[in-house]
Amino acid sequence: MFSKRFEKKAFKAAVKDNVKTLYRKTIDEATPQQLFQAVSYAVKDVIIDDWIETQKRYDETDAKTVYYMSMEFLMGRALGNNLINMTAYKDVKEALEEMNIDLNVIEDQEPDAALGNGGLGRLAACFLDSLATLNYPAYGCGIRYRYGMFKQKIKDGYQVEVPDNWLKEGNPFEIRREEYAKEVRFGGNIRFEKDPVTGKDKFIQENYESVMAVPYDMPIVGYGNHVVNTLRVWDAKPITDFKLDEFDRGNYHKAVEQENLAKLIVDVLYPNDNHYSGKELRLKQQYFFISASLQALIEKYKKKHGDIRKLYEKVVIQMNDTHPTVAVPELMRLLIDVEGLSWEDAWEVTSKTCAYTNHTIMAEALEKWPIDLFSKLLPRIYQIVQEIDRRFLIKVREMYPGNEEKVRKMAILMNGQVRMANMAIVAGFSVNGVAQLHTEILEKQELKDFYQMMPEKFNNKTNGITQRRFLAHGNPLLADWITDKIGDGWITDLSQIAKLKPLVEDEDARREFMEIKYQNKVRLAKYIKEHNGIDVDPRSIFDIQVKRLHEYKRQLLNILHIMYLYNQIKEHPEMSFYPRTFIFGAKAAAGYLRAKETIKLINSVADVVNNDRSINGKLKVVFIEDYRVSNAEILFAAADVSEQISTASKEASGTGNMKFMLNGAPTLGTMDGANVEIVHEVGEENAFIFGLSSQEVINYENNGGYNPTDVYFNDWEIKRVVDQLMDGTYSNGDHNMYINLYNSLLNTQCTDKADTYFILKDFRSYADAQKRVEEAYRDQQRWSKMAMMNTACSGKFTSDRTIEEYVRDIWHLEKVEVPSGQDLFE
Ligand code: 26M
Repeated sequence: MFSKRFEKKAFKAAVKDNVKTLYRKTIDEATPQQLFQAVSYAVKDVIIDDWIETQKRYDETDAKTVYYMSMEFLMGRALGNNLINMTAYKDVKEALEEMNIDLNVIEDQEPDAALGNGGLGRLAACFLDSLATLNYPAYGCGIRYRYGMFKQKIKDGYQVEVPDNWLKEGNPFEIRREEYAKEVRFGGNIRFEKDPVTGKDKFIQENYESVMAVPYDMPIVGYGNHVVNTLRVWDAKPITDFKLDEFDRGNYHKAVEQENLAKLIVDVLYPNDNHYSGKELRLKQQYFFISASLQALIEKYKKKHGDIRKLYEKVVIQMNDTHPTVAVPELMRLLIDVEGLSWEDAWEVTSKTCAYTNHTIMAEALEKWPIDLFSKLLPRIYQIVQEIDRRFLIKVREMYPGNEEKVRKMAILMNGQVRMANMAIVAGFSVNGVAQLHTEILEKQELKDFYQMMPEKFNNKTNGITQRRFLAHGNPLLADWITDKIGDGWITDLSQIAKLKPLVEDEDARREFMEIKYQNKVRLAKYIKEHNGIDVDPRSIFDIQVKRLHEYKRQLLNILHIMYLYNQIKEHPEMSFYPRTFIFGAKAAAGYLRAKETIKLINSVADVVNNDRSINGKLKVVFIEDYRVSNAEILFAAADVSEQISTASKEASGTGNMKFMLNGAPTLGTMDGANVEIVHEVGEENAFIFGLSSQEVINYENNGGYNPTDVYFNDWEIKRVVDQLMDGTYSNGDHNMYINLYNSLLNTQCTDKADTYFILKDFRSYADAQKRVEEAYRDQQRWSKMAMMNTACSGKFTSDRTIEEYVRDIWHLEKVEVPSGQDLFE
């Protein structure tokens, strides 16, 4: 059945027309990339009508809007997702088939919009999908990086970073909105004046550099509800001559400088995940998009409202980690210096408008800007931060008289640094963690002093993921099967997926479920053959760890265990061993030595193991190059085992864990982050849990760590594996190739602590859990129940649930209904 909106004939005509006007070609002559563009413009044309209608409805209803401020939006591809959410995927697929065009091939032409590193950026993307689907007025605000997350090439086993020129062919889904450009100023000095008329203090910034911020809007299509929200990402361009200050006109040097600044600011996403680097350009990026976004939202508010003191009734700002926290002093500046509010009034507005989400307890991720850098780049902002800090410390001293320890711990300005997290907590009306365990650790350890002083601000919002992308789009076979069994209500109400639970006892249903898993493994095996040239057996256990490479995520534990299995197979060829395929995908930050060495190790082990004919293909190791959203969809669908093995207490939540669960892969993991809640939902018997608890880890840490040499000398199999890092087994005889990894575990010479992520400590427990996986898998009846139970119990982990909780507890938005926009293909 064709929906009216995608009447086949009209759609086909539109594609044909687009190919003609864009490329002066016929369908048969067009390249796949050109077809992708033509199809996308035809789809965008339909989206636009709903987009206009949605914004009109928001305007009419004057609904409160959330502004989700984030340095990262890891959107992935738009075409397939838009079609899914327009409920037009199958119609378009058919229409294109009639023109001899394969939609899959067309989709593969689209580069991922990789404007993010990992979990935090992808969470922002899932939230936008849910907000639109749930009819909530929302903007995503971010940066239109010219280069997104680097492309990863593997050369000789090593990661090589290649620039991600994602805009090369043009982005059919964006619209440049020159008319909403805003000026953003950096540096210079602040002159202080009394206004002769009002007698008020005036702060005048002089000798500054500035750039124009130009917004690009991208449509965020809600599922089946005609809502189209906006992701607004800012580009930078130089201030053109005539707009320069009187003083600077004809100043060639300054003109060139501003041109360079504009180019540089939005040039590239910083490819660090969970790591702060203190680069001035990064702070420029932060202030750039925040100042532009705030100016735009204030302007929009003032078009309808007279009293800026009530901004918080119509606007709420969610700060995605501390990266956008400069929003606090910038909003204060705009309210005081531009809108003329008193400090007290401005503070009331700001602290009722801004809320903060914490995504990590990793100390090295905390943003602490050197004061000299901060105050030079943002002189007026720095003055405001000083005043926020001064007033806050008065409160601290009131509450804890004589307790200067409290002051030292909670101050925003301390030891020559601006502590962004402290500012976010002090100014925000809400502080949330991203999983129950994470929030508890924040309250009891990391942010203890703040929690004691202002417990009412703290709350938990366990993360979620969108089932539209990670099931409906990524796993069409399973999606159709589920719809067949329980109807399609799960697409917008994932709690309904629990209706699968009774079917877990139905043998036919289980066989079908496992057959679909098998088909998805065949699809992945084909991808691996094409990209890696490796043959993998889809009947083997697909054990997958895909996520950013980080020591705390412990890819090293996984690969050491594979080395251990290989030793066993070699030593006991007669031993029964269920064939396994271990699959990795991970990007390492470019300067992260140990992470890069781990990638090399994985690839070297893969080389040795995959080419050892004597083990009869029992063990295969695959490293997926350039892990990203688009190939993630294929990986989740094909997984038997979900590796979630972070050191307990370190992974704030994790969201990949939820994507695996949704697709029917039991978790092999530690009691960390959202794993805890996954196990609670699915039952311990349907997961493989191992390792130290978060409390045990924290106890060790508080007592100076543990001694890995105890493990090393008391378990010869572990010792053998660790020694193999140094004996040339995986390095063609080079004894130094993995020396950094070796030292990180045992630390024979350096001063810092050894095995700070408890890899050797947890090794035995991990190996035992892997043994249990094998046993469980051998019993296909049992395994199919476990796998299906994971899908059936995943209802909690939709980002729709997460968003409803943000709305209920923090944002207080109302749903807005949108009638269908004008019909293009009528
Ligand atoms: C900081 C400074 C300079 C450059 C980059 C950064 C930076 C970038 C990304 C710091 C942290 C970044 O991301 C952290 C992150 O992705 N955290 C993850 O957030 C997910 C969503 O809440 C959680 O599920 C993960 O557990 C958490 O690691």
